[in-house]
Amino acid sequence: MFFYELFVRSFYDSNNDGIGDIKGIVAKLDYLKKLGVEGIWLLPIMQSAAFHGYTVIDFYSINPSYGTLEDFKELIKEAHKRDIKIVLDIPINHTSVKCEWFQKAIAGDKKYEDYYIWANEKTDLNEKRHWDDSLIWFKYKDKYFYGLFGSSSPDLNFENKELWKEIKNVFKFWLDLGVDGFRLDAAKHIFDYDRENMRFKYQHEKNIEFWKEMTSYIKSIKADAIIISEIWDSPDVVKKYHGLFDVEFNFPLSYFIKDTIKYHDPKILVNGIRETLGHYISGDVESISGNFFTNHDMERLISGFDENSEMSKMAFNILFTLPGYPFVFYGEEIGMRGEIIDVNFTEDSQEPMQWYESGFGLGQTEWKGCKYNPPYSSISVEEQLKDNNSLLNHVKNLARFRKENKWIENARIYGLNNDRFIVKYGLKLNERNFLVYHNIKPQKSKITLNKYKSYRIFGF
Ligand code: ACG
Repeated sequence: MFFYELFVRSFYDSNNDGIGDIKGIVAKLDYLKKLGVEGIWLLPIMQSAAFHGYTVIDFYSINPSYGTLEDFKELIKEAHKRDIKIVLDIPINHTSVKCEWFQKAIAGDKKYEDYYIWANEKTDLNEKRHWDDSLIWFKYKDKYFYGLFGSSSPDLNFENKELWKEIKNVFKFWLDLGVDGFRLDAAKHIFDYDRENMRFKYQHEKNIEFWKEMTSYIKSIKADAIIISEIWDSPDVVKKYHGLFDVEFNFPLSYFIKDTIKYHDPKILVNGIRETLGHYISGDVESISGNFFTNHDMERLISGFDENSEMSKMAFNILFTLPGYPFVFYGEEIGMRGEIIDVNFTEDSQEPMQWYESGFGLGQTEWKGCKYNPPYSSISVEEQLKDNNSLLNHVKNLARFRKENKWIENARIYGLNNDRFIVKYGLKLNERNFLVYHNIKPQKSKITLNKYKSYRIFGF
């Protein structure tokens, strides 16, 4: 299943306020369908004061800038008519400080006080986040709370079983509205604080217990719900969660794909596949690999390649010829640019989707200026639709190839190896079989294929 990661604010604006909205997505479902998209991962749409939506004020609402619950139901209906699934991002590790639960806690309501984690005499208020040295304890009125993702997002205290019930209700609410599944934000962080010793510590076993209960609850309501987990970590940590979720994002693979192309080094891809897709080699697949090269937390693909669209095409070739599900962040199909200078300020990788050559036109979002994607830079759907060699048409062809060969999702990888130029591997399922060759070097290289037929992906 080919998934498209969609940021509503930047996508398409139906009411001329410059902010993308849910009706705007409906208006562009045919664009997505033609692109070959089979599932949409919607970044958070609930009421939030933050531009990105990851600090939720009310889990049962739609951000008024994006529309209403009625609009959302309409989106689901229209998406389903086109055989497109809708998967919702639900960040439940924390809330906004503006959430009613947190406000009640601050006001001294005992029930809600226990929904959050507060400093005590053992707390080191200067403790830092392990990956970037950000502070994790913040003062609100006269109390200090634990907030791994910053001063406006207090972490929830999942030692409290009432919260488990509360979160189940949230999942049920969205399933009843018709969503096809969830992208579980920050899945390794549900229990990441050691309350006894008051210090940061991942507690994977407790996380697994929590997610087991949540996923079986979700499946009891919708047996075919698609559950996707975000665990941004090394393969050994991701492995601990194998089999728990339907789809696991493969973060390590994203770096291997990009580095292979950046350094023109076939060995990187071979080692990367071995290390992160080993279960597709052994045939022991418990969770589907969610393959991607960028998401909203990361630098845009082409910006990492000095804006070389041939290198981006190569990355897409690899993405669409690996087993698992390919995920594409909106705008990557037209090579939108964007950098992340600081992980706490990610706006620059989420600029308005560029529909028009001039940068203006019906539905164009304008919530922020386009620092990286100016008009007349050939980064627009309008220009690229007209050009057979564009990145957009390249991605469309690959998606069509993938659709014609759905079996690749579950294929076994065999015969993985490389020479100086080329990475070679086979994909096999029952009697279906492909040999894939990727020439990683910028120079031409010759291969002789006697007994094989080539597959015309690009119609040449
Ligand atoms: C999710 C969302 C993100 C969102 C939140 C919070 C979580 O996608 O948009 O933030 O709701 C960590 C978390 C992820 C989180 C990212 C942003 N993403 O684990 O859940 O931060 C290391 C750490 C990772 C870390 C990553 C970040 O281990 O845990 O992700 O760095 O850069 C190798 C290593 C690997 C290492 C990488 C990168 O691969 O193996 O361990 O990862 O290198 O160095 C949003 C906003 C935030 C806001 C928040 C409330 O974006 O600004 O504060 O909401």
